[in-house]
Order: sequence, then structure tokens, then C-alpha cells
Amino acid sequence: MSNDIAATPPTIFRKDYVAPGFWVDTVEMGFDLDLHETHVATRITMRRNHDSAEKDLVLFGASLKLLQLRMNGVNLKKNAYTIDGEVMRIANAPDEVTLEIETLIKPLKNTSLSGLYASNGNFITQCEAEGFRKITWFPDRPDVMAKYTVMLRANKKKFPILLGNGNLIEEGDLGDGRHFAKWEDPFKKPSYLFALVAGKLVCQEENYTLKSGRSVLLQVWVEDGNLDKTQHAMDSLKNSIRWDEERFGLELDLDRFMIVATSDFNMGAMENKGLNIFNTKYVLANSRIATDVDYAGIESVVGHEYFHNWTGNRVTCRDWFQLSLKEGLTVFRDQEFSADLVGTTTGRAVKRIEDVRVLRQVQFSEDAGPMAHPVRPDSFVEINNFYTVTIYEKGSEVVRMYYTLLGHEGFRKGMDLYFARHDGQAVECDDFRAAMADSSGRDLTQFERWYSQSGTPRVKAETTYDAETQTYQLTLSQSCPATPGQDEKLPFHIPVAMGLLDAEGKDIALHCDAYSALAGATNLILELTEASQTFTFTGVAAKPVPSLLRNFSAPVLLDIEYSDEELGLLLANDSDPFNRWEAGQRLATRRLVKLTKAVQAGETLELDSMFIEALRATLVNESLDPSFRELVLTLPSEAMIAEEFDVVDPQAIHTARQFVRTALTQHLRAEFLSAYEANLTPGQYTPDAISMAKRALKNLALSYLSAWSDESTFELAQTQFDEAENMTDRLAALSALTNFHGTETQANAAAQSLKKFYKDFKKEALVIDKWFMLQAVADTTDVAKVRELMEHKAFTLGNPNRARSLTFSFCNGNPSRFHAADGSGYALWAELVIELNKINPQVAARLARSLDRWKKYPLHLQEHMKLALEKVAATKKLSKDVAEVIGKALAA
Ligand code: B3K
Ligand code: ZN
Repeated sequence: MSNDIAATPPTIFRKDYVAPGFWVDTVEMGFDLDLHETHVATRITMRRNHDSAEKDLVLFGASLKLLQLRMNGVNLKKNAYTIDGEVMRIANAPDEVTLEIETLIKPLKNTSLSGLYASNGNFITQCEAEGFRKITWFPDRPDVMAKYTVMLRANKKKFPILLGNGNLIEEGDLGDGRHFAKWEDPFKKPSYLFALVAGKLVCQEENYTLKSGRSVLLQVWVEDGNLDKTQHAMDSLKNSIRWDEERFGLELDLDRFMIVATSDFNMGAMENKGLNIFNTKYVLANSRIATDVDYAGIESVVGHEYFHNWTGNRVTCRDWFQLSLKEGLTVFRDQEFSADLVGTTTGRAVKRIEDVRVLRQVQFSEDAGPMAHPVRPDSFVEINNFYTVTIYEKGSEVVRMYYTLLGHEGFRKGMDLYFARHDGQAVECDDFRAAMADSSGRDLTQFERWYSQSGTPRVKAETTYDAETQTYQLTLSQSCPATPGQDEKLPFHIPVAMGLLDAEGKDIALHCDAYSALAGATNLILELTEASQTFTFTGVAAKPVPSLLRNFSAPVLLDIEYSDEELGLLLANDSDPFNRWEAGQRLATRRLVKLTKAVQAGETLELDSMFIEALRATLVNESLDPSFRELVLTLPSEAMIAEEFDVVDPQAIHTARQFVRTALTQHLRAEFLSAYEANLTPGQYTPDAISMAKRALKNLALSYLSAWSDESTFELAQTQFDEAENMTDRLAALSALTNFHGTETQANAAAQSLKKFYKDFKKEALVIDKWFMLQAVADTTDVAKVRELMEHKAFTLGNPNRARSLTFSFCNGNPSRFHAADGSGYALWAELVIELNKINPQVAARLARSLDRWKKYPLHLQEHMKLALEKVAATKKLSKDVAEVIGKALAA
């Protein structure tokens, strides 16, 4: 088999970094935009970097037809340069160079959605990470920053709107049915932040006054017919601008800031300077088409891209190994933004819990698999494969640990120093760490290991209590499993926020030998820096219950033995809302693991009353925010439960979890019904925190109620579906109906509702994505049903959102069906990866990752998975993207 596998593409190493041989000062570009053949003329002024070991003038290019290449006014002969793959080298170039390059590109044929491409007849660009080289030959690397002036020319009728980075300095007619617009970006930027958009678009715009009094123009551009869906994005943008001024003293540096929505986009959005380009999913919203989750997603992505203007654009990355420098930091900023907007303590905790859930479910899993990599990777084959949860979410946790260690003011000082030192530069993760260390006077040398070592550390907590001396000892030990390429790990610098609870659940005043200056505090940040450390607490009147890793103060797994009673006490009382939720999850996980084993052993399943009563108490506790109750009542996902096992049995996990849902409903039916009634949100839809919280709890109640099938709950769901005034309620009801295990009549009624939903929303692509996704994750949907849905006229693999809605959702979100015993799920997966590889390698590589953890399954499934992996590996013309993912999986 291995003979058929194409040669592995080359690996790029961080240690091989060499500064560019030439710097670029200015870039002037002229585009003659045509969907079939776009002509690009580029003039680049460059000067030699005498400090570099690289003596050649190096340019990158891909999928380009080179028409002209002139250096200092002279046409370069074919023997004056070499081209090897994407790399052009001009040897013996003088110290001062003006290059003039003409290229021809084919936007309509570009299905990779990287570079310049067409979307519904409009032009869109995506240049991060290495898309600019698909537009022209250029030193396409982030440490080459230059000033750009761009002239866009196109047919005026077909492309009435012409947008570029920065400021519009000139526009007019060309007399031949074409027109032009000239854009100038006053800031130096790397090529990955270049963007242009041209086509038929309309905008919502507003003049907005900054804190300094300066007025700026804000625009949200969409396709015609969508202007009724831009208000929330505009509000989110204004909130982002204000937040960055208030929290970090960072002002918008341009006179104009634009957001453009496109339905063909590989990722969520892109922070191009002054011209952010977004997936429609993160722009378009009104109560008819968007759910509360969509509203929250828009707010955070609009914030994220806007915050990049300082963390990413003004200060950028030296090389792509430093990606987390901008991504981890910007995720931290967007998480804080969303939390600050809600404002309340519970609201902040709810946001924190949601973020940690993603981290644990997706990043911990990545860190335990064949694609595990440090926050600052040492190598990659294809950089697009490294826009990962490790770079983003773990990277954000690393930034959050500085925040925890340095405090609110200390962190702000560090940020100020970072900008004072590095504005306008392309820097490294180490520069950020140095700013945090130097501004605070703290030694953060050991903290560097969070950037260099991959894998999720485990912290084990052991305690002893001596009643005689009233002394309590807490021993924390850390370890980290081996990951690909890293067998030995050194201890991390881990902040462990903690408190001790007395028998009533109240916080005890802490007297810890190592933190005498903080005597009397009820919350301490212990700093674990060694393999094992013991912390001694004195004056402890009775054996306490420890609350450790409060607010999830470090991205680690915490091993600690609690009794059910202790967890019950924490769930009911901990002053740290995160750990209250955590205690509930521990209670649930313990049972779900035991029940999964019982399913495997063919034993009778039973749910104990302690757990039921603990959840009942939370559910009926009206002093608790509904969104918090919703989180406590939500069971750990099947993927989370799977992490508890060395060998995963997806069907047994599914059966166990469904059993717990049904058993809970059986006992808490009345309470779920009253929670449903008490949390209705009549009247006009608003996406405010309180209404969203109510809808979340109400719809969770509905989903539980429909687990215990009877006539009245089916009617409840049907009525909610028929009468819903907003998409949140409508979709929740449709999901309840679709997952209802009832009579044939009920199944038919559910099918009718699905049909009606399609008919009512067939013009709304984002809603049809939901329609596919809801079916993809339904537990009745097997491989055959997915294949049937793939035949639906609305399905296509050519659009990333649509492809993801059905196929990704099934492979990643419906484990008990995807892992069918006959391997049919994997066969489907292989076909899809191979097909997508031809259309869009980045999207294909994402789907390819669904089989990362194949070694965690029983041998008979592993055999099927290996065949599927090998089938993909043997495919002709496999992209670097897919080859890297599959190669690493097979090497596991
Ligand atoms: N920086 C972009 C991601 C670009 C992905 C390229 N494959 C979006 C973001 O993180 O804001
Ligand atoms: Zn980002």
C-alpha cells in the first residue's frame, strides 16, 4: 500500500527562519477585473536587507501566468531567474530594486477560495496565510511590511462597487463602460492583509464618533436583499470600537472601516486592514433567520476581527510559527469583550464555561492526537492546517494565564509596553512574553514552556488534614503525556486559583505558608512550578472541601478524588460559579462512565437519586440565572465522555447518555414543565442576555421533555414550532420534533414540519444550512440518510458552509452513527475528502481530521478506518493540506 502513497510534501521548520533578503517599501497595483481573466500589474520598490543571510531576491507565486517581469526598467530574461515550485529566485539583484510584474489570473476557476476568487458574480479575496502569491509574485511572508496603493478597474454595470484597503482617494469613469477606484492604505502591512472586493453590493453605513472626537465611517456591505440583516453586525462593530478604547486604550486608526459579507468563505472571517471580509454566517441576522447562538457568534467574530486591527495588523507575526501571537491574544480579547458586554458575574461565568467546553472537547482532543502541536509550532507542512484550536483557544488560555498571574492592571501595563515597543513591527511570541515580564518585573522564563511543549498537562491534587494542629496540606503534582516529537516534558508554570469550603459551603479565610502576605484571602492563586509542591494551610478548624482551578485558571486536566457529597456541596455552594458547574459535570461524568460500562456489560441501567436530586435543586433554584441552570443541566457531550475511555464505544456512550436524559425527564418532568412555562419570552424578539438565557433554559427543558415521549410533549414542541416568532424557538422545536421517539403518526408529523421549514426558508442559505445540520446530527440519521440528503437539490460540496452543514456535522457530531460497525461512515468520509480535495483543499483537510483519533477505537473499527485513511492517502493529486493530515494520522 505505502508504495502508492505520494511522496510526503516538505516540512518547514521554525529553526530555519531567515530574515528576508529584501525589504519592500511600496507596492502599487493595478487590477483589470474580469471573472475569467484578471490582469494584475504590480510595481514593488525594494531594498536589500544587509543583515540577512539570504542574498537572492526571493518571490513566491502560485497558479499564476507570468506575463512580464522587469527589474529597474529592464525586462528580465528567462535565465536571469529560476522558478522552483512556488519560489522564484533572482540572483545578483542590485541593492535598490523596482520590480514590475504582470500576471494573469482566473478568478472563476479558483474554487480553493484562497487568492482572488468569484462568489455569486462578485470578486472576493482571501490572502491569509499565503493567498497573495496567487495574485502576483511577491515576497509573500508576514515580516515583509509595505505601503499599498491599489487601482481597481472593472465594468461599471457588473461591478458597481469597488473596495480596497484603507482610504478611497479617487474614483471615476473610464469611458468604455468601465470605471475605477483608487485606494490607499496609509499603514504598512504584510501581504496577507491585502484585500479587494468588487461587485454588486449594498451597504448599511453610519458615521461614528470616536472617544477622541474623530468621526469615522462604518459600513457593512452585503448582497442585495440582505439589508434587513445587518443591524446586529453594525451594533457589534460599534461596541467593539468602544470596548477597545475603554479596556485597552486602543483607537481605530483609519477614517473608514468596512465589513463585507460573502457566502463563499473557508473560515469565519478575515481581518484585512480596513476591509474585513466575513462569512455571511457571522454578519447576517434578524429574528426570522438567526438564533441566539448566531447573534452571539456575530458579536464575537465582529469583535475578534476588529481587535485584530491592533493585535495582528499594527503588530503582526514575524513568521507563521508565531500565529498564536495574534490569534491567541485576539481570542482572549474577544472572549473578554463578550464577557464585559454581559457584565454580570454569572454572565461572565457562563461565557467562561462555554469557552472552556470548546477547549476541552476540541483542543484537549487535538492535543492528545496525531496533530498535537505546541502553541508555537516547530514545524508544519501546510500552514493552513495550523489554524487550530491549539493556536486559537489554547493560545487564548496562555494569554489568560498572564492575566491571572499579573492581574487586571498588570496585564494592561504589559499590553501597553507591547505596543510601545512593537507598533509597526512583525514580532515573535517571545516578544509578547518579554513585554509581560518587563512591565511587571516578574520572571516568566519558565512560562515559555506553554509555547514550546504540546500536550495537556495533568495536575493531581492530594490532601491531608490534621485536626490536632488544624493544618491542611494540599499537594499538587503535574505531568504531561508524550506527544508526537516530544517524549519528555518539563514542568509548566501553572496558576491554580483556589479556595477552601467549610461544611456549610462557605469560603474559609486562607492562611498559606507560601502566601503569607495574602493571609485572610478566600481565593488564592497558587503557582505550581515544580513537578510536585505541597502547600500548607493553617488555622483550618475542620476538614475543608477544596475548590481548585477556579474559573479554570489553567488549561490542564485536574485529577482529584471527591466524594459525591463533596461534589454536591460544591455544586450547591461554591462562590466560584465555574467550579459549581464543574462539580455538576463531575457528578454527571462519573455516572455516564459507569453507565456506559453497564451498557457494554448488558447490565440494567439505573440512575441514583443523589444525582437526580442535585440536578432538581439546581433546576428549581430561581435565584440562579437561567443560563447557568441550563449549563448545569446539560450533560457532558458524547465526545467529552469518550475522552474518559482508553477505548471508545460510541454506541454504548450514546445509549448511556440517552438513558440518563430519559431517566432525568422521568423524575423531573414537572420541574422541566414549570421551567418551560416560567421562561417564555413573549413579545418582540430581542437578543439581550436575559431573554437569551430564558430561551436557552426553556429550550433545554423542551429537549428533555421530548426525551420522555408522550402526546402532550409532542404537542408542546409542535405548537412551539408552529407559533414561534423567532428562529431560536423554531429551530429548537424542530429539533425536538425530529428527535422525538414516538408513534408513526408523530414521526410523520415531524417529517411534515421539516418539509415546511425547508419550504418557508428555501431562499435563506444560512437557514437551509441549519436544516441540513439538524438532520445530520439526529440520532435516526444513518449513513444512508446522509447519502440521500447529499442528493437533495440544495446540497453542494462546492460551498463550504453547505458542505460543513451536512457532512462535517455528521462525521463530527453524530458519533454513534458515523462509527457504524460496518465502516460505512468511514467509506463515506473517504469519498468526501477525496471529492473536496479536488475543489477546496483547506476544507478537505478540515474534514480529513475527523479520523485523527482512530487509534482510540476498538480494533474492528480501526481496521475500517485504516482502510479509509489509506484510500485517501493513495489518491492522485492529493493536496499538501490533506496529505499532511492523513500522513500524520497514519503515522500515529
Ligand atoms: N486570520 C483569519 C484566519 C485566516 C485563515 C487562513 N487559512 C481569521 C481570524 O482568525 O480572525
Ligand atoms: Zn483571528
